[in-house]
Amino acid sequence: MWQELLKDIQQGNVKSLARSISLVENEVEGYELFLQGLPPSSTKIMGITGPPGAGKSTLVDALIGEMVLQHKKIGVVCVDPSSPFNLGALLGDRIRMSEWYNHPDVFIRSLATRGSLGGLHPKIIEIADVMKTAGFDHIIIETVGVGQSEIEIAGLADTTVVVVVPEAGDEVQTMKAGLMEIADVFVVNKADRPGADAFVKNLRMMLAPAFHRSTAEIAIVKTVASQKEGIKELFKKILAHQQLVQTTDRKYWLLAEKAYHLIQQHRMADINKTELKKQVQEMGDGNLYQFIRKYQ
Ligand SMILES: Nc1nc2c(ncn2[C@@H]2O[C@H](COP(=O)(O)OP(=O)(O)OP(=O)(O)O)[C@@H](O)[C@H]2O)c(=O)[nH]1
Ligand SMILES: [Mg+2]
Repeated sequence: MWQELLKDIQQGNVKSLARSISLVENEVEGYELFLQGLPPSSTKIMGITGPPGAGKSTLVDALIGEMVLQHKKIGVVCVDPSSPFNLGALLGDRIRMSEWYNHPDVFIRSLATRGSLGGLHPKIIEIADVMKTAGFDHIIIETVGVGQSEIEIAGLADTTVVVVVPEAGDEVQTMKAGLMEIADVFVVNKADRPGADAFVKNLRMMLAPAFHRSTAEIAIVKTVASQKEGIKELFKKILAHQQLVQTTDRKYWLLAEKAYHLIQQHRMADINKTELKKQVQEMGDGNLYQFIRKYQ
């Protein structure tokens, strides 16, 4: 079954792609061998992250439009944190990207994070790698930047795009440090709002090499996603960065990041907190450091 699936995916069968993603998501028997049989792929992943409501989905919708115009095939994964609003978010994305759900060159899949608040989907690395075998020209992963997820997306995407909106002009400093550090490309969306130019200026100052880890210049693009303004420019900057990635050691950094996450997941697989609580209770007043020795 799995071999058949892989062949179909490689031939561009999106039903098989959707099915195999579900099988991997649910850890259906054989999925690990399936993953071990995935051929190498050089398809690049762009991660789009930023605070809730910044306009990420609207931006992705507009980016898809630009890519379709250039006759590209696009795979999109939207990761929504599980919350009472989750269903709303999924429906919202369906409306925002409705034009693309049935387009032959576009594949969109929404995933819920299943409780790991702020985290990415537990199988996102694997799902991204399955997507990479399907022959897309571009793969986009949208995640909400809350908590640790922004760091994780940086370890997953070849290019990380951070979407922010102009708030009171000079308060860039209050922006979450995590977001500042991972951006390869900054998008200042909702540039139709007052204060956008001042915000961009401040951002640029903060990103000046003296203040920032990176020596490479980080692009800042102003957009009005809802009007599709600035999208061409953004796409250009993303492609330019992807070109750069290929020639630096970032590629190996990424692979090491992914390997780290996968190993961590594997090692922790048989440990769960309910079980731990039971055992700790049995231990009573014993010594915790002796207790955890069997896990080392
Ligand atoms: N004024 C203005 N509104 C925008 C712009 N882009 C998006 N919006 C609106 O902002 C709201 C949120 O947009 P989304 O695309 O859902 O934002 P998001 O970041 O994907 O939101 P979550 O996925 O829920 O975190 C929607 O009502 C959009 O219509 C813009 O450039 N200008
Ligand atoms: Mg969204």
